[in-house]
Amino acid sequence: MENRILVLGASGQIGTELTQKLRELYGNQQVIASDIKEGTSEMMASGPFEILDATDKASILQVILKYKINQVYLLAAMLSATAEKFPQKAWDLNMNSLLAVLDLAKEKYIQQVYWPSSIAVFGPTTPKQNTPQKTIMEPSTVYGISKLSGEFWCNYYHQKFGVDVRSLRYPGIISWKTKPGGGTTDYAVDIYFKALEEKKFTCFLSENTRLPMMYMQDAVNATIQLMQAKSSEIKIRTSYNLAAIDFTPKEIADVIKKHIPDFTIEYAPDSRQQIADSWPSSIDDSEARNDWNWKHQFDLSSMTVEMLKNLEKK
Ligand code: AKB
Repeated sequence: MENRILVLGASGQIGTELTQKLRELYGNQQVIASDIKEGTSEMMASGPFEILDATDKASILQVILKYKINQVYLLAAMLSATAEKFPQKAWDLNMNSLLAVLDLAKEKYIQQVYWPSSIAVFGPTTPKQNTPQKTIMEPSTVYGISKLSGEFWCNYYHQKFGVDVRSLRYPGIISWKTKPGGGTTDYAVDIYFKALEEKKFTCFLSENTRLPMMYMQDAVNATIQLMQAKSSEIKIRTSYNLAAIDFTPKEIADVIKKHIPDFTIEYAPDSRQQIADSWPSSIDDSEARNDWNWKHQFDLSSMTVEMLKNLEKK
């Protein structure tokens, strides 16, 4: 069947690049971008765009019917640091949007759903190194609680109603096109902007805080690969661990210094430190690698070359 795709949350960090890739793959008119705010000029010009609240099931259904959509990528979410400030809003956005889309799949308006989870499903009692797929999960953040609950909803709708929903536990995602907002891993994007603009950066995490991360191109490829896999290859219907690289603020700063020798970094940890301390420092994603052949391409050095090259051109 031809793919007719709706992306909810298309103007955000991942949505911006995923929408563009989906349009390249399936055709501009086949991929409807939507968000509560407009996207980049490139997105607005390249294909259809609808202003849409991801929690408004009736409006989502109207758009699904208007464009004969069969696949939904739900990327709208409030991230970890902002969610700590607005717990109720975060819960409402993160949960109601997911339940609306899962219900539309259960009611057979759409055939396939993608929904991202996060390393935030893990908590302070989880083994930190090489965190396994199945392990202790006691998240201590509002965002983590919403993502873990969401994973179980996905699994429930799959088991009980046969909904084809697929999910990845993203690490911190690094990109140059659209900045992330309100996350704990955002420093690893800001550091590149500031290195080029000011040659100095004050990091809100301490120098040895190791977190799992990934370059956007790998995240987009993983997402599309998961969605294109045969249903029989998808053995996990909560959400797959997904990994590429892990580093500390000091390590990323050292790699940037190889390109910008006078770059300096200072550390001023704030409330986001506590969130970072509750998350894994590295992830075991062997199930994704075995089940549907996931492989990452970018390491810290090659990602840094890409980030600096593209930001310089911007
Ligand atoms: C965040 O920092 O909140 C996100 C995430 C790891 O899910 N980037």
